[in-house]
Formats: sequence, C-alpha cells, structure tokens
Amino acid sequence: MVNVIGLGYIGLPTALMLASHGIEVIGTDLNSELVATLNAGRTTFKEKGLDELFRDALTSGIVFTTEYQVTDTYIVSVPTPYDKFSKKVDPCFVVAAVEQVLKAAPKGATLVIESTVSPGTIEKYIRPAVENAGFVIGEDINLVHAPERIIPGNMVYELIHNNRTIGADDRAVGEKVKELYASFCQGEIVVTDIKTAEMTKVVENTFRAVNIAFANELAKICRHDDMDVYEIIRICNMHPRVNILQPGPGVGGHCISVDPWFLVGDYPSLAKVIDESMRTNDGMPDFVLNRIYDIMKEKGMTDITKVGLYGLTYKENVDDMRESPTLQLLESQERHLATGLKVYDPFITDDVVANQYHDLDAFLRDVDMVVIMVKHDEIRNNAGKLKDKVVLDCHNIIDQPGVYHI
Ligand code: SAJ
Repeated sequence: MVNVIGLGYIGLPTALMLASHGIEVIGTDLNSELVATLNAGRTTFKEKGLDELFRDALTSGIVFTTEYQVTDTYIVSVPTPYDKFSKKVDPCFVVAAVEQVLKAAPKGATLVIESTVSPGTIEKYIRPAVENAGFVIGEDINLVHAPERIIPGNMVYELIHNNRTIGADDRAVGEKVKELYASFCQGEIVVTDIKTAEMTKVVENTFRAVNIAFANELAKICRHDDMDVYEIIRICNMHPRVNILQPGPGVGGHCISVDPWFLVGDYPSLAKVIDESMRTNDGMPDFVLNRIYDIMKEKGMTDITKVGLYGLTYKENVDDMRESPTLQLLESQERHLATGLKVYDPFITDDVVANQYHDLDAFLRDVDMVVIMVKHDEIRNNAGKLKDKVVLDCHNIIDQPGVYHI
C-alpha cells in the first residue's frame, strides 16, 4: 500500500493515478476540510480529466484521511514555499511531513519525496530529520527523491506520458520505486542519485524561466523601436536550432516563478543570468501597467475604471491564482494610487479582488479597454465581443485591427 502525503495539485492526481492502476492507495492530508470534500466525492480544483480519474480511483477503492498510515511506501508531495526575502527554499512543510511519517513508518519503509526542493535540501534537512528520529538511512528507511514534471492544464496526460527522474541512494531501491511509477507512467524513467534529481527539476524550470525572460526582453526592445516581436520570434523559431518562448504579462504559478530563485538564493554570486531573468519576468506586470497608461493617454482616456483586466489565474484554462501576473499588477497599481481597474476571470467564482465581475458580458459592458492578461479559451472563442473595445492583447491571440500588444 502507498500512503500519499499531501493531496494538493501534485499529490492528488498522483494518488488517483496510482489507485486507478491497481495500487492500493491511502491519501493523507492535514487539511480536514479538503479530506472531507474528497470523501464527499468532489475534487478540490479544476483540471482536464481529473474528475474522470477521480471516479476511477474511487471505484478502485482509494481512501482519504488525515491520519498517517503504517505501510512500506510513502510519497510526500507537500508544498515547498520559498522565503521571498532570502530567495531560499523553505523546507518546513516537507520536514514536518517527514517527521509525521516517521512516527508511523515501520523499519524498512521507503520514503519518496516528490515536492520540489533546491539541490542539497534532502542532505541538509531531510537526512537529519530522519536520523534525529532514530532511523538509520539505508537500513531502517530508504530515501528517494522523485520530482514531478507535470504541467497544470495537462496534468493527467503528462502524468502518463512524461519521462520521470528517480533519485535514490541505493540503485535497487530506485528501481523498485521506478516499478511503482511505471504502473501508470509510459515515459522513460531514469534512476540517478538524489542531488542530481533535485538539481534537474530546478534546472528544467529555470531553463523555461530564462527563455521566457529572453522573450520578454525582446518584447521590450521591440516596443522601444516599434518592431513586431511575435513575427520576429516566429521567423527565428523557423531556424532548426532556435526555440524562443513567448513574451507575456508576467510569469506566475508556483514553479517557474519560484524554483529558479532557489538557485539565486543558494548561489548568489554565480547565478547571474538566472537572477536577471527572474527580475525581468517579475517586472512584466509593471511594464503592462505602464503600457495601459500610455495607451489610455493615446486614446484620450482618463478614467482607469473603464479599463478591465481579463484573467486572474496564472495561466490559461486553470483555476490556480498563485503568483498570478494579474494579482501582481493589481498590487503595483495600488502603489501608483490609481486603483479601480475592473477584473474578470471565468475560472474564479469567489470574490477575491475589488471590482471583480463574474459574467463576461457584464464585464465588457462596463469597460472601454480590455487587457488580455490570460489567454483562456473563453476569450479566444468570444473575440468578436471585443470589436468595439480598445484591446491590449498581452498574448497576441486577438486578430483584430488596432489591437495593442506589450
Ligand atoms: N509563460 C510565458 N510565456 C511562455 C510560456 C509560459 O509567459 O511562452 C508564462 C505562463 O503564462 C505562466 C508561467 O509562464 O504564467 C508558467 O507557466 P508554464 O505553463 O510555462 O509552466 P507551469 O508553471 O504551469 O509548469 C511548469 C512546467 N515546467 C516546464 O515546462 C519546464 C511543468 O512541467 C512543471 O511540472 C511545473 O512547472 C512544476 O510543477 O514545476
């Protein structure tokens, strides 16, 4: 039996996937409300294919609880916040989860850490936690790091099809855990050591962050001299060895906007390109705000309350708002003392910010200018409704004369 600890964005789909592929699974989370929701037959976030997977897993007998189980395999997938000040990973949740697991774990159990951690975190924090609990690593407890790589919006597909990395002290233990993941994962599963696994995960997200920062910097250069950054990137990407990502209003989510900071925090004098890239990405919401002011001036608009931000989530077709560029923009708007921007997102049904709408038509009725912050399918499918609006399209998805870009 596998006890999956932490039933959030990664732990829940992983637990469901294992259960629906014949593995006996118990999911544990400290949040009793979340556990009650799952036990009432409801998932806790929206994700393509998740509800179907949830039904399969329930049929296969998955159980959700707040209790840690006595078993031979634990998968820990709790969040790893980072300290915004020092830019270092804060392993408090992982350490706390490991300490709880060790109260239940029998000798010989395998402890798989799925949470993303900066290179060296397992050495620095997890090994001492295990040893302080009186376990000998490699004899009483096997330690493994198996970072996830699935992308929100396509998690279920990627869980099955992505390649994976398993980091283990002992190759035989790594192979055993590989077998467990191979129950559902059709990708290649590489077994390596723990520190390499930690580093590869952070490097993958850092590569994407730096690439996006490059695109954002190009957008600024092109804006400065009125060049079309999208056309330039499109043509460059026709070269067989060039693959530039797209500029945007900022980088959000709990991965690409966070993980690269771990490297900056741990290697401040070495991670120069990464540091500058993260600052470039973090500066984009402000860049968009200034763009809004410039366009308003050009159009003779003086009332900021006639401007609407479309999208609150960190990216398209998900309901996750963590580190969202729109939230960052609203924060910097407060610093400019010009509050009043209207906001709408089809995926956010609760009231989370001021001047928020829950209906696209009502939102559009009340604004003269629309800023596309998130390229949800909804706005792509309703682009015709923007005909009479001033549009600042931060994702280059609206094909209409006079549309402004970042
Ligand atoms: N973005 C751009 N331009 C682009 C692509 C993305 O501005 O060309 C922005 C998005 O709008 C969003 C942010 O970047 O705000 C991040 O979105 P994303 O779709 O690039 O990635 P995440 O954060 O949803 O998921 C990433 C993935 N990592 C990689 O592709 C290397 C995923 O595979 C990881 O599993 C996930 O991080 C994670 O959990 O670490």
